[in-house]
Amino acid sequence: MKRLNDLESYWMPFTANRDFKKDPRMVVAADGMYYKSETGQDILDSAAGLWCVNAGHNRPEITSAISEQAATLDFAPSFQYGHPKSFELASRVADLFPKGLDHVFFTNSGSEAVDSTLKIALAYHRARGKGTKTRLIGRERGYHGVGFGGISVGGMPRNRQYFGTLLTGVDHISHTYLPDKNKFSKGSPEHGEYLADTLEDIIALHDASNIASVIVEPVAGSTGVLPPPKNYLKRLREICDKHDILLIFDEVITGFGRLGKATASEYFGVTPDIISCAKAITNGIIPMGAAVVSKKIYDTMMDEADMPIELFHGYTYSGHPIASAAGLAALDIYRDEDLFNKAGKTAKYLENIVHQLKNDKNVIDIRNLGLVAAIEIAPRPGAVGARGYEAMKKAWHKGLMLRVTGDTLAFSPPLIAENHDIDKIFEIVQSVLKELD
Ligand code: PXG
Repeated sequence: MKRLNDLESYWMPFTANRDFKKDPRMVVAADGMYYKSETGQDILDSAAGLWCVNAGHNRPEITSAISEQAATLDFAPSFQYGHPKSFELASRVADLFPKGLDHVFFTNSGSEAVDSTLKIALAYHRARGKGTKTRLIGRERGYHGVGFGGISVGGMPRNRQYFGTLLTGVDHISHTYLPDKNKFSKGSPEHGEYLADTLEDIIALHDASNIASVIVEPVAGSTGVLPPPKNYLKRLREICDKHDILLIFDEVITGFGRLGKATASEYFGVTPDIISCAKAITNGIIPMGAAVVSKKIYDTMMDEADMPIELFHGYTYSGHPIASAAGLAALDIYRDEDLFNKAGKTAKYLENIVHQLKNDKNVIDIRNLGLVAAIEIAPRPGAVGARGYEAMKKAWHKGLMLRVTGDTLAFSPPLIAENHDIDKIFEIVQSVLKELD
């Protein structure tokens, strides 16, 4: 008979399963800036879980909202029936997001939010009589979750290479990482605005009459934190406007305060036609995502699409009552504690501290924007990612949860982080760097 809980049954996502199971990094509780490990060690959270616990862990306002909701209305069918809290949360999100992005389609994850944005883009063009606009454009090094839509427009080779032919009719603009020119930039790098023009090249190749949308992360996250070059996003917006192409910002990590504003769109002063978001919408406590769309798109769908159901898309759990209650409680905390502004202030401190590691062993680049930063360490010859992986394991044993992608150490602490938390994160990181050969 199999031993119960021998760690074998669970196939962990995006994890080196065999290695994890030899020396598990197991957390059993969390509060504020800290996790508690199985062995009772306090583990400082430098990643807000996975970029989602923006108000810090174990917020009683949210846990009680969830339990009250569960005891009142546990589930409501999302198709053809409604419940008040999903409408209320949609209004609150629309109010927080840039002017003109007024309509909220709920999903359960960032991946679903992204796929919803792509489907909405296609349905919108069709509804307005421009049914040839079907091509979806993404960007090299982009991460848009793991649905077939998301990995097709995404540009991270290992997320694509194992999964067949993906969606057809997809193309990619250039990524914006220019290490030779922009190394150790603070905030948005100087060079690279011109890379937005690679969209013009794609338009020349396929013709705008065949292109539905362009999706980018305003700040590329999973690929290792790449802030956009100065003016790059504005230029992308101009090109999309010129050619009647929808611009989609994937704000799954930048939404809800990560850059010191409600959205990266607000931070950069560039408004897309659709925003995907997830994660911090509920403070990560319960899965939820959303596609937030412009009035233009919503009105077109309401006026022109097939009747009576305007969009043949949705999820059993779209706008789930408990997720909606959690979302409302999370947004209350963000507002009442002015957490986005607080993050904006801590961001300056983070910038100063992280760049002090410039001359540490193996450090080849440092990037930051808002309450996000990355330290790039030199890959070991013939073993890309090995040093990064070791850094993550060493950090754990020193009491730090560290998010690593390849050889990039990425930092996105909860927005409640105080300066002394930032100090502690980088003290540990420095001691890890010293030990890495
Ligand atoms: N878009 C973006 C921009 C993301 O960052 C997703 C979509 C997908 O969201 P879901 O909820 O389906 O996972 C993401 C997710 C990391 C890391 O450390 C980033 C994500 C997830 C896990 C780890 O880089 N982002």
